[in-house]
Amino acid sequence: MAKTCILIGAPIDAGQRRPGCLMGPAAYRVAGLAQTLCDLGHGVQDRGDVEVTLALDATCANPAVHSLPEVVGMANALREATDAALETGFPIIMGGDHSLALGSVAGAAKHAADKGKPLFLLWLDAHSDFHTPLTTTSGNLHGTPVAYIIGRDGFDAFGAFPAPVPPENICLFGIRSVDPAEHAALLIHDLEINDMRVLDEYGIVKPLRDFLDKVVAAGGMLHVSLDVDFLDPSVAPAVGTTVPGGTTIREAHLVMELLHESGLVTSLDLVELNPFLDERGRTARLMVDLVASLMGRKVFDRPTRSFG
Ligand code: Z70
Ligand code: MN
Ligand code: MN
Ligand code: MN
Repeated sequence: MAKTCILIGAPIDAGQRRPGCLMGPAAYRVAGLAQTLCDLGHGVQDRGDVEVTLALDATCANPAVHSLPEVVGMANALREATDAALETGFPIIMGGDHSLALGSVAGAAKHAADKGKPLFLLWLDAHSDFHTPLTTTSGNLHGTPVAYIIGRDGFDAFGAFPAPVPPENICLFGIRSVDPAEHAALLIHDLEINDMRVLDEYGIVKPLRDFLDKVVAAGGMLHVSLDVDFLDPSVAPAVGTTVPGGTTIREAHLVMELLHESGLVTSLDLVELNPFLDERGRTARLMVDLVASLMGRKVFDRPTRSFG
């Protein structure tokens, strides 16, 4: 079914320490994201990059945390932009580091709550991003959005999360790098954790279909947050934090194809692309190709298993 794709640029790299992610939205535009979506029959609106007002009075008790005004400012802007875009179309947030999900998922959660629907979250990432601003030792806020989304303490500077997502509605998929404080917290919250150990044993299909069946059963909306480091760095080198042992191009496309077939996805983040570290645009182009699979590109159109 044709959608109205709403592209939202979120140029931020202050959620971590390596400059470059703020060129991400430009790289997606150069790699032809809009034209690719048009060619698949979708409508496309590029709303440009969001305008950020620095939250200059934002403070945090943990002195390691840096760039709070930038990250809170971006979160505020994206919360509004994502909620607004969901009124008329399918928001695609072009990042920007993963701290942008502090805003995009808040907007999606607010929108879902207003419509009386549960929100589900698929987190495609090498990392669990489950620190709070009080537990992070790196001080990099891109490592915190999942904790904010379930409503953990420590996020005073961001304001209360609009409608905290129940941990059971969140699926971490592809993770292989978890800090000790995140590990301890994950043991006491009931998120669905499909780490690489699980994916190696069962493959992509079974764990993902099980999660999608839950979304169908609940009549939920589904936000997908795709971190470039979900992929193996050998095929997606344009990322600051490389973690070996990531998904292959084929596995990542399969995820996207299954998501397309489910018809469940209502909003999407593309995060952590650092074009300065890319090799002749190959990572940007791979990300665009993955979006194409999510939005219906296939080699052959054939009947597939139905969901629910
Ligand atoms: C580590 C931290 C992280 C992404 C790195 C890493 C977090 N847990 N997230 N790259 N996307 O610094 O908190
Ligand atoms: Mn991440
Ligand atoms: Mn709304
Ligand atoms: Mn990551």
